[in-house]
Amino acid sequence: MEEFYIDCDGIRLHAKLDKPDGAEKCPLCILIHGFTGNMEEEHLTTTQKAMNDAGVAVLRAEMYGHGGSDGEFRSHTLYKWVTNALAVVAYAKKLDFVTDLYLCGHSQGGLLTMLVGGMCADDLKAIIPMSPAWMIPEFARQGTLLGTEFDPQHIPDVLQTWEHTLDGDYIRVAQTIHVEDEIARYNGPVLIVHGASDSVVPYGYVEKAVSLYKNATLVAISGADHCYGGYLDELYTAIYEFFRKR
Ligand code: FER
Repeated sequence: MEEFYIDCDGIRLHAKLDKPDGAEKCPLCILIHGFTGNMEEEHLTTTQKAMNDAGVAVLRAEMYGHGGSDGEFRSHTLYKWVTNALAVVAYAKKLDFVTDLYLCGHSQGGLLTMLVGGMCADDLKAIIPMSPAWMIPEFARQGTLLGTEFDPQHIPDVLQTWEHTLDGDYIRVAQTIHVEDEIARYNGPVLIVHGASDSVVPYGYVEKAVSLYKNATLVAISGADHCYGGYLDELYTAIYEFFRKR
């Protein structure tokens, strides 16, 4: 494992690179956590291990305001995350051991994967949104995030819940994002992994994503929740099988 920072316009993004045993050249998958998440969460390390065992190097990167990266949590936005992810893609494209490039992210990182999939369609061999929280922009337009209601036409300076403090700019940014546009721009293979008992991302959104993508496969893990607690073996298998078959 190599640990380092990737520069994004002066913001340091904490990253770890894990290569499969013995490989000289191999594919690489960028792996990104969700809202409040980090690269050491078990569903992320399980995904990383499945990819490594299938012969794929994994570049885990933490986005603005999360994990060991720069920035305050409360001032992160989806635009900052998109800019960060583009910097990570650019970094990965310059690594000379990399044959093919993939992008995978969990929840808000899954939404990010869908957005960057459209933006970097040419560079990404396949994308893997896990439990993708792509309802966030619509919910922001409707005035409900994190179980808290607000006036979508009069965005508060701060969104305060019992657990989180988020600047209003998070909402301002999210309201402008139209994920369908980026879904339409990605024609490559898409693997969506989802916990069938996820209470964070409505199942209808997962079904809609699968039908909108031209080439999507869904692995729904029955019984699993948003972070696959108790179902990490099934998560491992879904990821491992996808890469073994490629
Ligand atoms: C929300 C629901 C889910 C939300 C964020 C998420 C900011 C993200 C979840 C995750 O990344 O795990 O209302 O609002």
